[in-house]
Amino acid sequence: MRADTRMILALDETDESKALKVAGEVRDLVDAIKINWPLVLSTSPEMISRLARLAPVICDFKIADIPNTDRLIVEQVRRRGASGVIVHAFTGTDSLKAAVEAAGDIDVFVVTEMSHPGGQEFTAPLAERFASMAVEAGAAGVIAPATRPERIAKVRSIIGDLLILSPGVGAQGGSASDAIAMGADHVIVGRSIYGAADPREAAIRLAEEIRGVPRRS
Ligand code: OMP
Repeated sequence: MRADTRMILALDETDESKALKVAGEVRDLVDAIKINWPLVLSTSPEMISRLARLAPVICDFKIADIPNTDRLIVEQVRRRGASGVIVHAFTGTDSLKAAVEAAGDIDVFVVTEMSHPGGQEFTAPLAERFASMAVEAGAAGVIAPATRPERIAKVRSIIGDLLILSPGVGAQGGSASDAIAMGADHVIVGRSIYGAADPREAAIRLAEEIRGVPRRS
């Protein structure tokens, strides 16, 4: 994935015309656009292909099923033109491997510890294991929380050079520059951009904040 601004837009806007307007306004300021169920369900899966004409798209479907179902979902994600997909690891090694195999040349990102308070109940105690599973399965990277930047550093120590995408910036209380400084390659930002009065201005401000943090060597 390109790493120009080190920022990914989480486009959870459910109004189709507003979503497309925001995507058009910030496409040159983000490395990818992440689409999740709210926008897919309020529009249609065709939205994946439409956004993919503007920027690389990551389908955040947090896939968590048996190997065969994981494979079938990932195949459809590829068919729609996405560049990446987010999967859970708690379903086990066989499911994760099936997702990675089906992904072929698109990137699989594995959830480690979730960014919201409830993420500390079940995902945090197993996050390091999920990170190791991502490495073993051949994933492109992992998701780790900007709300707990010290956990990003821990995950980085396990996964070597795999990518870390970090959600939880802004609306959830995390800081973009802290997350990048602790080892994230990209921050994922939703409401602080698409919910802002001027999304482009908000994205420019965040990109400037991130630009001040040295790149990981
Ligand atoms: P905002 O809180 O509005 O910036 O959105 C964050 C985005 O990242 C949403 O699309 C979430 O579904 C997603 N996300 C998390 O917030 N926390 C996680 O632990 C994992 C994800 C994710 O996988 O992207």
